[in-house]
Amino acid sequence: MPTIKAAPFDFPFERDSIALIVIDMQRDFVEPGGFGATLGNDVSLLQAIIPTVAALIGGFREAGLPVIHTRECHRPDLSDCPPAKRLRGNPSLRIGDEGPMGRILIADAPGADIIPELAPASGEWVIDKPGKGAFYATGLQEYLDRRGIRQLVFAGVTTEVCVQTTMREANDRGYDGLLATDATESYFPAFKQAAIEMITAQGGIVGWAAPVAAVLEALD
Ligand code: TIU
Repeated sequence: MPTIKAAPFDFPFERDSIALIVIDMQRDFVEPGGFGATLGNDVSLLQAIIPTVAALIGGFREAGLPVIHTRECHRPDLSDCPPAKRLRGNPSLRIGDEGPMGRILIADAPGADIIPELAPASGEWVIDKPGKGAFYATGLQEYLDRRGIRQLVFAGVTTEVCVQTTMREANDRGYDGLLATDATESYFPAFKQAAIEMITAQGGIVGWAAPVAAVLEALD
């Protein structure tokens, strides 16, 4: 069986049952003036992975394998945004407030768009999710099960929030997950490193981790 060189051990790559899931590569997290910036973060850190994520997406497309995108965002009436999420902390703008890219984290605002460099291709599914995890309040599990997808490669932002949450949700549902380490980023580099270690410790308690080059090599 082909494998991807990964930590903590090689990933048993199954071409017929694998998909890429690109988490929340939205203007709201990556560009100044969006949700990430309202929380006090330096968003420039996240911009560095754009070419690597693009290469990973390109590899899956060339191999004819599924690519799924997610967006963290809410309905304009905020009916899917728990008050606890909107009211917590002291951001410069809250979810739903008008910002330089339109209303913060609202589905039809320009800030919620996936960045143009990583725009979904026609036919690729874009999941709008109200939570940090992509399985909560979405049809993701049914979508994957209908297509026989059992393995997921994860990319996107931020490593320890939406990416790790989704990986953990997937793990509990019986999927094998691999984190593409140079196609994910955090506003806190130490948290990214810690997340990779948490995921792969204890014999891959949550899953695997490998650089994009190792994934692309297996796709060839
Ligand atoms: N704040 C932060 O690090 N992340 C999020 O709020 N959402 C995602 O990770 N997408």
